Amino acid sequence: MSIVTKSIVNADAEARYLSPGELDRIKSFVSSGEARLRIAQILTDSRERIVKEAGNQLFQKRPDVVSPGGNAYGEEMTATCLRDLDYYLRLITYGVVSGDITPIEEIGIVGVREMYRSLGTPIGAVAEGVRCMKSVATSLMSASDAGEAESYFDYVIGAMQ
Ligand SMILES: CCC1=C(C)/C(=C/C2=NC(=C\c3[nH]c(/C=C4\NC(=O)[C@H](C)[C@H]4CC)c(C)c3CCC(=O)O)/C(CCC(=O)O)=C2C)NC1=O
Repeated sequence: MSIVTKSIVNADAEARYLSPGELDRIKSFVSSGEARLRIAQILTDSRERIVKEAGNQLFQKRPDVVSPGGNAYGEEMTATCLRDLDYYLRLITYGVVSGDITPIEEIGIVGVREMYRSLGTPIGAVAEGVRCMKSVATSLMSASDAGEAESYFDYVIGAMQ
């Protein structure tokens, strides 16, 4: 839910006008809108490059995951691993557009530790992959857009520590 919808639901539950604080938060959401849409567009347009380059960086840093016995060993498993990175990049675009980490949290973070534990996937290496995506993605943006984008990547990385 965007900050606009959320504020309206909260205000209407108490049959009141939006508070000055709510209007301020909506104002900052609206004024950052152009930058957030530009960032989402860059991430969307460059998704293949971001995932591919980040995957290469990850497998250089963590050769164990693609070595025999590693969770992403073999063509099919490596492809599934890259698909997971692509999933997280997609969720990050949802967060960027809505100016809110909630969609990332609800779709990709709740229960993630248990899921990766049951798959035998080292979650620290997934976090490292997201860190590599952040570095590739932000290199495609202006410094101020990179600063805005970073917080969404950092949310995912932090949630996987
Ligand atoms: C949009 C929300 C969402 C997420 C996040 C998601 C993740 C997800 N990753 C999976 C598997 C997997 N995930 C990985 C990922 C990796 N292994 C590594 O060693 C690397 C560190 C890492 C890549 C960065 C691998 C290799 C598998 C396959 C494991 C297996 O089948 O044994 C599976 C099991 C089912 C399947 O293979 O599709 C799920 C559900 N699915 C979802 O719907």
